[in-house]
This record gives sequence, C-alpha cells and structure tokens, in this order.
Amino acid sequence: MQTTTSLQNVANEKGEFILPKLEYAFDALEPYIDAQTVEIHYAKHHQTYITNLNNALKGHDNLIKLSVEELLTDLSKIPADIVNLVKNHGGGHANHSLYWSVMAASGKNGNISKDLQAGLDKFFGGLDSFKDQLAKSTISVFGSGWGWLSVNNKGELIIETSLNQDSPLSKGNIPLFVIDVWEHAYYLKYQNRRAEYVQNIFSNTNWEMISLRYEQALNKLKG
Ligand code: MN3
Repeated sequence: MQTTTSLQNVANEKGEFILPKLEYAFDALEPYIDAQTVEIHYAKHHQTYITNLNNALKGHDNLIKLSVEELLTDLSKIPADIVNLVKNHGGGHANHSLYWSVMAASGKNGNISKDLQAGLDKFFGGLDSFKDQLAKSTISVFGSGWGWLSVNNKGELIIETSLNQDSPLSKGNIPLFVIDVWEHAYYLKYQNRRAEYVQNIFSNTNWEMISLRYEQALNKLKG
C-alpha cells in the first residue's frame, strides 16, 4: 500500500515527469475494469499526457523544478504560450496519477478512516448517499471529463465535476478521489454504458488511500 500521496512528483534525473508505478497488475481491477483497458489507459493515454507535458516545459527551467500539482495550482504563473498545454497535459498527468492511486485491486479496498466516515456522514448523509451523489454527478458529465470528491479551502468535503483535463487544484480545491469518464476509461468493456462503469468503480475504490489523502489535505489547510 502506498504511503505517499504525491505520486505526481515522480520525475527522472533530468527533471522530466515519468509514469508513476502502478501498484497492481493490469488485470487486478477485473472483472469491473478489464486488463486491456487498464494497460492502454496507463501505458498509452497517461504516457502521452506526460510526454506532451515534458515537451511543453522544455526550455522553461524555472517550471521544470515544480511538481505538477504546483504547476496546476496557479496557472496564472505559466507563460501564455504554454498555459493551455500545461493545463491539458499537466492536468492529464495529475488526474490520471490520482485515478490510479485511488483504485485498488478487487476485494482490497481497505478501510475508511473514522475521520473520513465522519466527513461523509456530515457532508453527504453517509457513505451510500455519497456514492449515489458522486455517481449521479459523474454520469451526467457531458462529453469527456471527471467526477471528484474534493476538499475545499474551508475544509469541507465537496463533490465536483470537471471537463477535459481540468483539475480541482486550479480552483483551489484538493482532490481526494476521482472517476475518469473519458470514453477511453471504459469503452472496450462498457461501450455506451457509462452509468454501469461508474457504479462499478466503487468495487475498486482504495478507501485507505482516500482516507490518507483526507487527513493530509486537512493538515495542509491547518498550515
Ligand atoms: Mn483517462
């Protein structure tokens, strides 16, 4: 089990971003997400965002030092000629890194911490109600995008959605959990049945990692 939540900072000796290690086998999310989808999604789609982000940052030595989270948190600091590339491909890298890390092999979801359970109770009326609300919001994303559980700057748990590769970080929120609803995340197995894919995601939710992210987000807000 991972103990860090900063997977997005993985870089090689040249400071280029690289794919974070997948903590499970390609077929570990079966039967809910098929091995071929995981492999193509991770090795091709995610890698392409990383390659394009690294290309965009070439020659911008002051930016290469930053984590992808730092790049996305204040897009106003990114030069105009590459800001859209950083938003789209940096977002693609950060969002997918989170997606992989908050998923767990089928049957290995781990436990929800007492604090996260209390938060889900307080802000959504319990775990089942949270799942329903997140699923509903995520299923209704029009086109390609994401459904999120995040912490806002007041420390409240919120459900939000984003389009394309937009990250909650750019709005000042800290993402804890995410569901990818780009068709490449589910089309091979589910075709047009996005709702079924979204509902099945909870079979592979890594509650231990989400609980850890929640604890770290609240600590970060406390400063
Ligand atoms: Mn994707």
